[in-house]
Order: sequence, then structure tokens, then C-alpha cells
Amino acid sequence: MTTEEGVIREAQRQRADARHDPRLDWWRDAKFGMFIHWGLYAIPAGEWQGQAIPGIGEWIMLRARIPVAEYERLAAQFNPVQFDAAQWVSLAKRAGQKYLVITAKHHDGFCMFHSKVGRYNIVDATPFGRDPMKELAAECARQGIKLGFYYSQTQDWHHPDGDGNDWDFSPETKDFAGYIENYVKPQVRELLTNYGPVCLIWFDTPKVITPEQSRSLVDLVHQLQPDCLVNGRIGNALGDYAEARDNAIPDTLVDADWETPATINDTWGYKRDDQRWKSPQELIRKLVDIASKGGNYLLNVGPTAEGVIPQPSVERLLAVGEWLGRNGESVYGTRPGPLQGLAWGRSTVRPASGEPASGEPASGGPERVYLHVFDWPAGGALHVPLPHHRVHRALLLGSPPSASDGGATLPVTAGPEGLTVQGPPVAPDAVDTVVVLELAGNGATGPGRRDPSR
Ligand code: FHN
Repeated sequence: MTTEEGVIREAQRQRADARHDPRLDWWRDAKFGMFIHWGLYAIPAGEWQGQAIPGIGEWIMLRARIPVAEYERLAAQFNPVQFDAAQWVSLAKRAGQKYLVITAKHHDGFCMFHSKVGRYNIVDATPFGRDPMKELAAECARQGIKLGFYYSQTQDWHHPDGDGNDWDFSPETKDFAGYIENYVKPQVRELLTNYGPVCLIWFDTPKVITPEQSRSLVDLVHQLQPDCLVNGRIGNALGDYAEARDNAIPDTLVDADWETPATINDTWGYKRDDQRWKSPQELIRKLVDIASKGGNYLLNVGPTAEGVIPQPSVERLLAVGEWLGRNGESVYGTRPGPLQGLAWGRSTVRPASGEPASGEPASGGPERVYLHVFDWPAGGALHVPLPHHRVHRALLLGSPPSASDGGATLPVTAGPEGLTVQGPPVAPDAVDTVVVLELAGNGATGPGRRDPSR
């Protein structure tokens, strides 16, 4: 077991009852969400007093040990007049993302929503004077996408009693319990009262938070909005689902509700000189890899101080959305496929009708196994190590349907080692060609079979 799986399994062990919690059904089916890290740190964008500050952009206050009094002055400059909630939500939709999670408060402590608990927030402290969370909530409702809030519950480098800032405030005199009771809880209450239905609260870096404090925050969230999910980084093995480490994907299938938060370049918050963009191929294959192991992919964008999502992110998200437009059936609402550890790709599965994936309408058909072929075999003969399965038919997903068979069927032969599907000699999709196997009868493949040839 890798460390990553260990982390997820340990977190899940403690909440085994939650494995079948129907409140997570939409989330289990969604597979792909948009993460947005947006805050004052987008102004320095990785540079302070003429120096490039190493590390992720949203950590600049800590990395450069910027005094509160100086960092606060950024608020007076923050005027993202190009922010357009409709455009952001529409981008998430076109990318095929089903939920959106945005930083309401990150570790720098600046509130990107209108809080009445203090004035260090985007409405009271900036020339912008608008509440982007209100605008996003309205747009998400209008465009039919779920909205969640990131909230840094432990680290707050601005609040004298929050964790993390030891250059302005002495750790010895901090009243962390008072900060949780009198600041964090009222703000979580605001987020869950003023913005309509919130699909999840994404807590982060639990560090010193106690089990009682984590528990009381989970209870508060569920008391205010029972359907609102809490991610695993509330700490102390609580929360509704487990979080993998940043950008980390387990090696094998994980029987847990889990998510990988990930960046498109290296930073979360906007950083001008971070141009290490992952390719669309890498992003699509990571999404499929994660779905094939039962997880969700929460993929980040870091908008600029003007309110613009960087063009390289937009281009990549649209490319993923274009692929999902043709192949989404093999991702959304699926479960880990029957074949794990495949040399040439990944597999996902949609159960037969009568046992639909949670929240999915019954497909009205047989079990469909999706073979995601990353490395197309020379000559097009694909070996599928499923020896005891009768295949009703095999077809290429997204190929033009014909009136009789609903898609281009591929010849299949069965042998003792499994099936051979004969596809075209050249990969129809160099990134990921999806071959669908419709199993005859109730295939009942079950997840987790490893490719014996590996
Ligand atoms: O410290 C944060 C970081 O800034 C970012 O928000 C990521 C997203 O998963 N979480 C923390 C590090 O794991």
C-alpha cells in the first residue's frame, strides 16, 4: 500500500458508515470539479519588493513574512473589474466540471465574501465593493452547477489568534479556541446562511485543530445545511469524504470516497512567472485515472487580480471539456472498472440497468465497461484480460452511430486469456480512445481485477 492509499484508507476507516451515505451521490457521480484560488495574493503574483518569492503564490505572505499592516494595504488596490461570474461558471460548465469550489477565506485571512465579523473583506476593504460569492452563487444557480466554499479554518495569518503568523503575533499568547468560537464559526454560519444551498465546505490544513473543534464545525455545517458536505481536511479523521494530498493520485483502486485537489500549473493562487502548464493530454488522463480508481478530480484555476482566469488554463479546460463532450458517458456516474493496473490504459464501468450508479437514471441496458486506451496497440488488436465474460458487442465511444447498432461495432474474439477487440490500426483518439464493452447478461464484473500480464 502506498502512503497515499494509506492516508485515504485510514481517513475512510473512521467514517466507514458514510460509504453509502446518499448525500454524496451527486458528488460520487460528478467526478470533476473546478477549484478557484482567488485573493489578495493575486496582486503581488509571486513577487514582493522586487524579489521573486519561491513557492506557491497564495503563500507569499508567509514565505516573505509580510507584516499584517503591509499585506493589508493590498486590499486598497484590489479592484477586479473584469470579474464576470457568468463567464467563470460558463467555463466550468464547458470544461465538463459539475461543481465549483472557491476560496472564501484562504490562509492570508482576507475574506472574499461580505462578512459582518470584521471588516477585512472584499466588500468593506476594497474599492471593488462587490461580493463575488453572491454573484457566483446566483450564476451557479442560473447555470445549474453546484457551489462550494473553501475556508481555511486553522491557518489565518491576519487574525491575531489564528494559526501560522509568528512574525506579528506570539504563538504563546494566542487564543486559538476563542478564534474558532468567535470568528470561524460565525463566518461559517454566514457562508451557509447568505448564499443559498452550498454543496460543500472545503476546509484545509487542520494542523492544531482539536478533535472537539473539528467535530463541532462538522456539526455546525450539518445543522445549518444537512446536505452540505465537509471534506476530510476538517481534520481528526472527520468529514464526509477523504482528501488525497495535493496533486497526488493513488497507485491503485481505493474503496473510499476520495478526491484529488490539483493544479494545472504549479501554483494555486495566480503567480505571474509560473508557466509550467500541464498538457490537455495529461489532464484528461489524470481525470480518467482518478475516476478509474473511484475518486474525484478538483482542478484549480488561479484568476488574476483583475478577475481574469489565465488563458492557458482556459484553453486546457476547454480541451478537457471537448473530450468529455464526446466521452463523458465513460466518466460521469461510473465506478472503478473491472480491470486495474492495465498496461495500456484504465477502465471504468456503468452497472447494468436494475443496478444503476447512484443518482443515475437506469441506463436501460447491459453493464457497460469502458476501456480507456491511452496506448493504442500496434495493428489495433486490443487484448482485454476479462476471460470469463460474454460480450454482447464492442464499440468505439463517440463514433458516428448507425441506425442499426448505435455505434461502430468492433469484432471481438474470446480466448483463454481473455478477449481480443479488433480496432482500427491507428488510434482514433491519441489521448484516450474509449472502447465500450457491453456485457451479455449481468456481467457482474466487480472492480479490482488486475491485468495479469503486468
Ligand atoms: O496550503 C494550502 C494551499 O495553499 C492550497 O490551498 C492547497 C489546495 O489543496 N491546500 C493547502 C496545502 O495542501
